[in-house]
Amino acid sequence: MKTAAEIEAYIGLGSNLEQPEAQITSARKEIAALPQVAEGAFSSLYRSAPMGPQDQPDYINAVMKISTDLSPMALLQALQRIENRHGRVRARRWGERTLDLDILCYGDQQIEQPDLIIPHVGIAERAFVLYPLAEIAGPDLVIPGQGTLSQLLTACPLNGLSRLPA
Ligand code: ROI
Repeated sequence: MKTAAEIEAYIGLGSNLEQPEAQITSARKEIAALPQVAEGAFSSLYRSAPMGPQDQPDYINAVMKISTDLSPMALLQALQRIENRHGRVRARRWGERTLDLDILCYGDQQIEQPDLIIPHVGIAERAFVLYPLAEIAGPDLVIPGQGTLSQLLTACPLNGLSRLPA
């Protein structure tokens, strides 16, 4: 049963190492199992060319909608624990990773703290975020401070993004 305090949030998932599809699928289950988190929707899986150094494998990306009464910081910490359990190591900037979990949106809030910026930085330029997000949120979702998803999609080419068959 939902409480009035619950916020709808969107999480971006990405992986390009160690069986990316399995990384994303198990991360989904771990997020859904977090206390004070309920899954609302999950996009298709998408394959995307790397943004950043090109000498790394393609990524698998997806977006998950949750409702939660965790604070943004508590949610971030819970997601970081999941990343760490998946053996996440940061070798180089914008390099390959076993699992990346980003809070894309948290209700209609705009947050700018040293270690947490919401909406996620670069969301408007990232086809691998915008298209899966549109699949589950619809084109009218407002990205706080940036406009509707349909406006952002118009300015963001697919960049080789492809939806994997279910
Ligand atoms: N590129 C793609 N295609 N997908 C990602 O999830 C992704 N994540 C990142 C960087 C390294 C910026 N590039 C990415 O963090």
